[in-house]
Amino acid sequence: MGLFEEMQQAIIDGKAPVVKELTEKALSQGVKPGDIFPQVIIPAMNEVGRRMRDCEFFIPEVLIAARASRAATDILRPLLVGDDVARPAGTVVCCTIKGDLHDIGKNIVAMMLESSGFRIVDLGVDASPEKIVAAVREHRANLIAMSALLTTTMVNMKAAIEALDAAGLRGQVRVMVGGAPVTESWARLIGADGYGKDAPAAVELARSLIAA
Ligand code: B12
Repeated sequence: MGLFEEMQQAIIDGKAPVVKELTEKALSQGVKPGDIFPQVIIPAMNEVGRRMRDCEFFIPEVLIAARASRAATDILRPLLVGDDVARPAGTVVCCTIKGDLHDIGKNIVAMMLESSGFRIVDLGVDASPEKIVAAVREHRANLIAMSALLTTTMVNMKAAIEALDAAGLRGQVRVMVGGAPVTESWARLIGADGYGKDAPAAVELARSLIAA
């Protein structure tokens, strides 16, 4: 098995210390930091996403793999600053919407997006429309990933989109929504740009929204 395959396997298996060790080994052998995203992290997380979709992996395995991938990104991130090849795929403001404290799914989405090359601004839970507007402005975000797990808080996603509109920012930022009670038709109803049913779908959607 080559070094890149070994690194991919260690991410899939959720072995963070091995990922850290192999990342350091790759760098010491002269591998460019920017090559590790497309050659290792993205294919490994794609495989994790496939296993999740095929019910071979469940939430704990996904969380552990996402954390293992961070063992590599934590080493690579400082080395990538100013590296044009590895310019982030886009800046995503991630949050769980106002009134809602569920963050497990949001964290998985944020980690998968980060592992796929996006820069993440994580507002945590209970994020108000005002806080989202301020973050989009401050970080010049191209994308927002909003999560809701309660039927009572879903409606706050609509309020956030209206606040972006009122702030004159709606034209420059795409909005994707998700979370267990959220659906494609809800996304359409509130004027979001897309809905994703899980973290791999969030990554695909983010890529297509940024490309559009
Ligand atoms: C864990 C949990 C909690 C934990 C949360 C811990 C934490 N740090 O998140 C605690 C104990 C705090 C909690 C509290 C409450 N909870 Co709760 N909770 C759950 C539970 C069991 C699991 C949620 C979860 O983490 N799922 C796993 C993750 C990985 O899945 P996920 O969040 O759906 O995310 C995936 C996708 O949806 C998607 N996704 C998520 N976000 C996004 C965003 C984007 C942009 C995209 C594209 C995709 C995407 O990708 C993720 C990964 O695949 C659910 C039951 C359930 N089956 O959902 C109830 C549940 C959501 N809770 C519920 C309730 C009622 C509550 C409380 C009101 C209980 C109470 N009476 O106090 C409080 C509310 C607190 C609050 N204000 O938020 C109800 C909601 C009912 C409803 N219809 O609204 C549920 C459905 C349980 C039930 N059957 O009654 N809860």
